[in-house]
Amino acid sequence: MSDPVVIPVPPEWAARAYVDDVKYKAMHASALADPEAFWGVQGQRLDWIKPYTKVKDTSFNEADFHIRWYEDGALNVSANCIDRHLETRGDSVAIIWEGDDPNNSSQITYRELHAEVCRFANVLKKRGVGKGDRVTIYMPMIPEAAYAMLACTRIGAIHSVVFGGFSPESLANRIKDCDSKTVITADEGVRGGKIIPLKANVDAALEHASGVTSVIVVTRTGAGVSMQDGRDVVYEDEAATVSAECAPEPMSAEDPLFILYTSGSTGKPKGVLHTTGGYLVYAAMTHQYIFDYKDGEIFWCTADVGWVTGHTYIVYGPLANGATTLMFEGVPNYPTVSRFWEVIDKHKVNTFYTAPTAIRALMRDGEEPVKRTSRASLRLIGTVGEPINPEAWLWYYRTVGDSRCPVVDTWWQTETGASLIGNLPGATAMKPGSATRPFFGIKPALVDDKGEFLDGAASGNLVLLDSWPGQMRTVYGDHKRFFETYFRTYPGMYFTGDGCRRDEDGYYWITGRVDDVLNVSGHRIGTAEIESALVADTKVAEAAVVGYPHDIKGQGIYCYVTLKAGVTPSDDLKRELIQTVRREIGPTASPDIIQWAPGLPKTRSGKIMRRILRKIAENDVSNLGDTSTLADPSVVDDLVANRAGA
Ligand code: 6R9
Repeated sequence: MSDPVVIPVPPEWAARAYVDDVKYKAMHASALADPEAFWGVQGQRLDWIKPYTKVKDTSFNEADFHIRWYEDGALNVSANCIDRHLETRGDSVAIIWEGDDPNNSSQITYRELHAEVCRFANVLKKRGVGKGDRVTIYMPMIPEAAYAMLACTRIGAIHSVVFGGFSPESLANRIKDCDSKTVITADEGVRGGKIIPLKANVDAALEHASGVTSVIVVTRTGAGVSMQDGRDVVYEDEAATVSAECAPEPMSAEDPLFILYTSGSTGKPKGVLHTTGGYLVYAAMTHQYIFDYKDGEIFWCTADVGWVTGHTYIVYGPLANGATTLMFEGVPNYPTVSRFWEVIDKHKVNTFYTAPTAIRALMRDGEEPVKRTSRASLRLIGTVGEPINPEAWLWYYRTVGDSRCPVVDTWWQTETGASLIGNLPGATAMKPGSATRPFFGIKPALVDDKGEFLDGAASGNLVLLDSWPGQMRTVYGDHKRFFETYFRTYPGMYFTGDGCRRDEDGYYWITGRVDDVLNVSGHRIGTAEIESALVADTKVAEAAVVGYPHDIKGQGIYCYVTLKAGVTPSDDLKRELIQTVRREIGPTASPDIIQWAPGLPKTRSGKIMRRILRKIAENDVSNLGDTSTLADPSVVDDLVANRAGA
């Protein structure tokens, strides 16, 4: 059966775009037929200090597992994102910053960006940071966050950006895992009119992460914050003492560029490591083709730089292409629910890229807050982070895009560096809810649980059969975990962790995670992390966490909690546990529902049967499947009878 809605490529898009359907097919086929030649040409979009002679050297097989791209080339990321544009567009705007307060915005030209980044790099050098050192960045959405990232790349330091919404505990774990000695933060952040005590969070984190010898504090609000002598410095004081010139460090293509922590199905978050050459080639190329970016256009990705989307499509992709990138400090509903659309009109944004959760939340407020703005500058709108339901897609297309802007749905992961599946606006007819077709050279496939290939229209586990330049190279400090997590399940293939359906037109429909990872408002959270936060409370004996469908967030967090003997369940205790999780991980992991569970459904070997817990959370209790293998089937009856909320 065909999916009902198909929206053809608008004719003017087939005409204006870099790629139409014929060209897409030809380029994709040539990339698959001769990856060396195809990616060899694509690598030329960057400036190389030492040209590469080798392009691709990769194997997903255990015996000779390795992933290397452009390995004998040398380059510098900041020079590619800044210096090479100075001659032609030094006075063009690189970053438009829109503050939380609508009266507060600024513009930074490429020439100014060059000076700011060089200065920041010199401050880092002065503080003893050198090539290969890890630097943790815990910042609000201010231009200094981008300066700090680019400054690291200029001197060859490896940045690890930690989302400013994470708790001191989460920050401490991420600092310790990569052993970073330097933290860059701000006195405070401002979001939706609220203050975020970033420096105070850093102070709290450093009580558990004693290896940090240097904290650089950027002034955002000017609030007095405590400064530890010898360890903490005010960025502006340091910057005033250094030069605005700093030569870019030549880096080998396979030198680490950044670490970004992301949740997995087990244990602590993994430090996903990306390297220099392949990542930048792939970020720049996807930014050009997927958004059909043309010189002079204004590009706005609403992500936070604490997530991979912010890395690739606020900072590295757009700046490598010499674009004007918009960085927004605030939230979609402050001061009003028209804020996104007002910012689009204010800065004449051409491309707007956001997450389904934001679209669904804004949809609730109806059309009027959108329609009272013009949005005449918009030409393309995009989505990322989770499956988008067709209803939200159509609202986005019709109400926000006035049925004239293509919607690009981009499927990718922290691990993949940039988008792998998504429509090209001039080439791919759109189907609301489908990420559509693979990007050039990407080889997705569906397999069943035994790893057998599924052909044609089918549903299964989404795997990738070959490497691409933007692929992660390792889990920082744990190469074995990298292999085990992604290449063990289906030998010779990269397993994405996502389930997916392919229709008879070859379009891919991502159905969501098939592992114990939740996607809450586009944020990845491992159920294991929430469980360990809950059991950290002395009143809790055991906890099991699953997702359930949530209208706005996509998935909500449903927690089954078994209390220790003698502890009385109460609403106060529920509130206390929610606070515990927020404190341990951060507000994004806040439980939506807690159900007291006298017992959890376990197999005789003691494994929790999450399948059953998911069904109860989804209120699909007529269909619990086989419960006969449970050690004590009666616990299920209790859980069903006392199902909580929603
Ligand atoms: C970029 C980013 C990755 C997971 C991924 C998948 C989900 C992302 C999606 C999507 C359906 C899309 N996901 N984009 N699902 N359609 N367009 O989000 O990275 O935070 O690592 O999350 O997000 O489940 O596996 P990350």
